[in-house]
Amino acid sequence: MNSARPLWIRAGLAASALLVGAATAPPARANDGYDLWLGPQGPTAAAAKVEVIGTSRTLAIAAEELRKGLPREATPVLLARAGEPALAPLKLATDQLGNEGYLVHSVTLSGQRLTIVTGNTDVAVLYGAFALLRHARAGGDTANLTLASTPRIPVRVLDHWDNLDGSVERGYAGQSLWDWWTLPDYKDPRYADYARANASIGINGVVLNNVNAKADSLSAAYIAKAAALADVFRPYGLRVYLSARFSAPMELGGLKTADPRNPAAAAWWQAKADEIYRAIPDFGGFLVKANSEGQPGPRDYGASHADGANMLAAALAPHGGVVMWRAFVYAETDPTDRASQAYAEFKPLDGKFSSNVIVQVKNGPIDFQPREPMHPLFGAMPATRLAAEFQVTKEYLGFATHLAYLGPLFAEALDTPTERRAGETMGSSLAAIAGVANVGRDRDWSGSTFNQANWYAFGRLAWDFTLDPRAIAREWTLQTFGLPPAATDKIVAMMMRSREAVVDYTGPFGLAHLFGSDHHYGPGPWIDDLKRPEWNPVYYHRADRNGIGFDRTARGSNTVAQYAPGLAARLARPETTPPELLLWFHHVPWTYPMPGGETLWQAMVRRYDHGVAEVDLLRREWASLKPQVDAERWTKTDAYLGIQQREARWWRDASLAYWMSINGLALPAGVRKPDHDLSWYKQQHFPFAPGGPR
Ligand code: GCW
Repeated sequence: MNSARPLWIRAGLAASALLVGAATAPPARANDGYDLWLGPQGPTAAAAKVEVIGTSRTLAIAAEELRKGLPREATPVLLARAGEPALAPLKLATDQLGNEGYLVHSVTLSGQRLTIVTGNTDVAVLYGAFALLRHARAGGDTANLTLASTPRIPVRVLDHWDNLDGSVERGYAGQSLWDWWTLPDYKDPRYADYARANASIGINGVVLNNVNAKADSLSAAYIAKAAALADVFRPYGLRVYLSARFSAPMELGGLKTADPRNPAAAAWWQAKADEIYRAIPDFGGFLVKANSEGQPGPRDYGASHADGANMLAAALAPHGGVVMWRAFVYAETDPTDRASQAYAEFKPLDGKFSSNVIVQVKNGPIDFQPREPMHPLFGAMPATRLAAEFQVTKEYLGFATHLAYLGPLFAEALDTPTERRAGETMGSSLAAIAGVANVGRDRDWSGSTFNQANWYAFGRLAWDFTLDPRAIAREWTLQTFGLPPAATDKIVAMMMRSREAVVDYTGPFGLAHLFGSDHHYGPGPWIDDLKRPEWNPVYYHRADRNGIGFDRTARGSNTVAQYAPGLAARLARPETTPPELLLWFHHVPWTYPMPGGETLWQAMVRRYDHGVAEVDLLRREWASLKPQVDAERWTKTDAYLGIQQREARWWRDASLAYWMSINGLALPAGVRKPDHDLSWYKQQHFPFAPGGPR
């Protein structure tokens, strides 16, 4: 067999050999997804010729990855930091690569053809090694190539909402990866595999614990546990951060107050930071959820978010750490539009945060909905470093079971022009980017094969937000399944339509937060009895007999005014608002004429039906791939698509039944009636739905 062929051809040949029962064919391996997009490990893997100059653990890992992962006959590879004298004659362009950028370049050295993998640090070389593997696994030529890339956003982290008891808030992939109980003594080999996966896509930080934090995570015992993880992660360029509970000086330190203006509180944090850095010299810093959903914070003392963040920042500054201070704040005591409250609270603080504070803003103004407009704070705080926070775990997109490839969602947000400064997009305004992790103890890490693509896409876009989500889907598919082009195309097409399908069957045209209470599983647009007004779906859709949607124009909450003037002017009028966001910004009649000529109601019904039909299509497409995909991953995905089919229908039927109870309108001719009446949908309860807060 010509092993110089691209991987997919060889995979295809191996598969056909199996079909004819060739005696020499290796036994088919079940694929439980553990290997992610990184390809099979172990004895069948090739051993390419790889030399390395330098002795660090990071360089050794990079070399080992290439030996295992490149085809045996690949051009020999030389790994070395850019400063190595041996590379000097090559005059490689490494000046602009910064600390993390890599260069992978084909050269002839002493008469020999070589692929040089280099960068200014060992971790940069590791990133280059993974770039070369990605290129090779996607069928790229390894004899003549130049791959050069430098990350656009310096801090790229996964936020784990992992609790110390092993549960994961909004986690749908099993228990926490971190076995806090056996740490620091036992370092599960999965910890290194996790770091490896992150390094392969350029993620360089991990917040270990939930933002709804327990003070215990800052105790000496837990610092030792975090330090053990940091030791495992370090060679992979992955720094550890911790969520910090603002009242920890009281709970752990016995102080009477956590007021940031109180010197004893500040001193407690200083001592705590010193203690952490003794155990974890490259500790990244703190992530803080303060005065949000019941968490303590500086507002408890009449101090500002800047006062609170700056106190922590002062404790970390001598060590080079940062504070990621979340802007996810809203209060039941505040009668203004929830979507406007973070801007109202944080915008006046622009310029008041210390230089090692990064204000972390969710991508949209409410909460990780299937579609939201850009959060108005992006571009609005020019004197403040901002981070964008995305949710990789799919709290509002069907948990682990629904197929929703989030590349388009991330890219849509990152590409949005802020319209505050020429050429500025949300992505280009960022100092950091965070993704709420979808990783747990499940063998396949993310609860499903396709959820792995969301981890992958987050990392790739965090590195370079200008990448095309379709291209990312393609490289992920090639690496994950290794199938021929037609099958690859089919999977990429499935992925690319999947998120929009979820939007359509959960809430089209900018509807948001119509989810069942608390667990956020399934439809609950009728819910109106929760304690805080903005926890109720009726708060968001405002449907009545005449119309639907949240009026955020000057006639309503005027939240549109928080955007840059040109954008605000367009969003102020329904005709110039993108239809996808119409009901986010406007309350319009059910008869509102949509661009295609239908009324809003007709268009909504069609969208719900379209969402359901799209999932039917996804399942059919997947069925057609059965002969080509390994049985284990195929079967699980098929079963999950079956769940999604049923639940898309449920969403559609429950939503339509409810809207009809409000607007009194009939379904357009020929449209299927909901399977049950509204009361049936209202009676559904899901007491053990996963991922709920503890
Ligand atoms: O998305 C919501 C979730 C909460 C979460 C909160 C937040 C960690 O429903 O579970 O709490 O946002 O982002 O803080």
